[in-house]
Formats: sequence, C-alpha cells, structure tokens
Amino acid sequence: MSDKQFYILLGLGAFVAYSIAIKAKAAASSLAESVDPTSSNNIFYSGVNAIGDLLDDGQSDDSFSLGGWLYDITHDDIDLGVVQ
Ligand SMILES: [Ca+2]
Repeated sequence: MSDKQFYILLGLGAFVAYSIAIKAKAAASSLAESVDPTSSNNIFYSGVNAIGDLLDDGQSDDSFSLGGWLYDITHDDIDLGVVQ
C-alpha cells in the first residue's frame, strides 16, 4: 500500500467514524426525547394519546390529548361531591 492509499483510507475511515458518531448522537437524542416525561413526543404521552383517541370516539383522528384531558378535568366544573 502506498502512502497515498493509506491516507485515502485514513480519511475514509475518519469520515465513516464521523458519520456513525453523528447518527449515534441523533439516535440517542431521539431516544432521550421519547422517554422524557416533559416532552410531548415521549412514548408514554403519545401512547396515551393514541389510546385515548381511539376510546373517545372509536376513530384515529387525533381527537384526544392527555394534556387537553388533564386541562378539562382540572378546569371543568365537575361536581365531585366536594363542598368548595
Ligand atoms: Ca378519536
């Protein structure tokens, strides 16, 4: 192998390693977001939304969100039998 070939391979290897590092970082960031309880993209939140969406009217039409539901139950004047 000539010096030139060696440096080409070295550069190629560095580029591949760099690409893998970028992809790994993006995947880790996406995974972190999917389990972040404060993110609306987390697995739990989107899972609850998908289930609530189907349960509220039987259709998958994004009609339900956990945030909206929490707002409703905490802001509606629902009579819970509690004297206020
Ligand atoms: Ca729905």
